[in-house]
Amino acid sequence: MLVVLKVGGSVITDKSRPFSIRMGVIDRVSREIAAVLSERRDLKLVLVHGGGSFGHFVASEFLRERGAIDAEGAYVIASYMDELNRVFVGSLNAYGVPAVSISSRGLFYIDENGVITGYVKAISMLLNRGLVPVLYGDVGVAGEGLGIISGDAISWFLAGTLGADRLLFATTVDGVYDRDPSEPGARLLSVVRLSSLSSIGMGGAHGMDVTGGMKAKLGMGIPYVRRIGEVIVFNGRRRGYIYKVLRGESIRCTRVVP
Ligand code: IP8
Repeated sequence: MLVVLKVGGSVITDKSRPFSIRMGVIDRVSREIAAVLSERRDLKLVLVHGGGSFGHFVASEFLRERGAIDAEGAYVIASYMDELNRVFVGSLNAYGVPAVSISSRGLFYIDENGVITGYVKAISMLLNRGLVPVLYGDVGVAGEGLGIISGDAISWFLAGTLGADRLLFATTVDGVYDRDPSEPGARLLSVVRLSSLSSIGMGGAHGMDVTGGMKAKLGMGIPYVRRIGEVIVFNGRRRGYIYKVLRGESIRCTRVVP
């Protein structure tokens, strides 16, 4: 069973404050992952995390001041993302998860049409040797210049290319809503069809974010969704949910279908 789990940057950091890590959450997420891996020996797991108040904060500052990501912007964003990744991987290792950091900028790029492409063979070989690769949204090559490679794009691409059984998005909401979840009367959708994405409200990104909200996250999946067994969006802040979803237990969530 091959599973790609994307842990949103707003799950593991506080997006309203620059460089603030939710250490308690990282600790709990690591514990839940470790518990499942010790029970399910057949589980091959790839983790991807987002930029949160590290990558998004620095990228939005550079974009605001310079209008683009230049070489200086790239190395500053890269070093902050490496720092966040180090904390997450360190915590996973502390709970016995054989997690290894994989720098996305060396494997993936965004082509001139805005489409992610990359090299996944080494990742599948690491999985076959019992490791848990941990990738992250990153800065990297984009078209003629540099740009942000979102962790969502990486997750869809990896899950589609590796033919994952499951792609799981841990976010800070219970799933996909029929309008912005902060609006009164917003209803959680149990299933969302990517073919009818344009007719759903959902709302945009919140706080500092350079890669878009839920609609952007889902829209990226259109070329890949048919190659993935099951796609779920759920709330990774709810205690025990990562453990449950990795075990295949039913939780409050949204299923994403073609
Ligand atoms: O949070 C963005 O990744 P995401 C990464 O998955 C950076 O969209 C560097 C902003």
